[in-house]
Amino acid sequence: MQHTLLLIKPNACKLNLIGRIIDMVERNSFVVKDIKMFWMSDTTAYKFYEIHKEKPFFHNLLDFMTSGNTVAVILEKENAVDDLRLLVGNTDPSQANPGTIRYLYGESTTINAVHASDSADNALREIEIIFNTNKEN
Ligand code: FUP
Repeated sequence: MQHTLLLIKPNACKLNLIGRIIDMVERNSFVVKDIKMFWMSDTTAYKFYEIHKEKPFFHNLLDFMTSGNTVAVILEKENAVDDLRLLVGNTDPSQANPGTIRYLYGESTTINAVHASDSADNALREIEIIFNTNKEN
């Protein structure tokens, strides 16, 4: 079984969409292994998105991610990483397939409702950053 990390970002938390998003992942056979709500610090946001630190959108992204509560969910499923990316949809909600989470709830490429790890290695790295522990066991 593979693990991946879902973040329900501040816009989705503010719009009362936490339950609907978790319902979608559970209906798609993901199992919730751990969950927490927290207000992301500047330090955590920097570490989480460090790979993008030279990009023009980096500071807007950090401002958004530190603007309110986030819900972090560790999900388990066979092929969890790729299957969650499919369910989440394109980074830009206007390009996302109908029925995907970003199609339904994303506002823009930055304010795009959710994050999903893009590889098994990144899932481990991100789970470590957010939960301060390695949940692979
Ligand atoms: P994704 O893996 O789909 O979340 O997308 P990326 O890794 O390409 O982007 C990481 C984050 O940067 C996304 F949550 C959205 C943000 N981003 C922007 O704000 N503007 C851009 O032009 C591209 C990405």
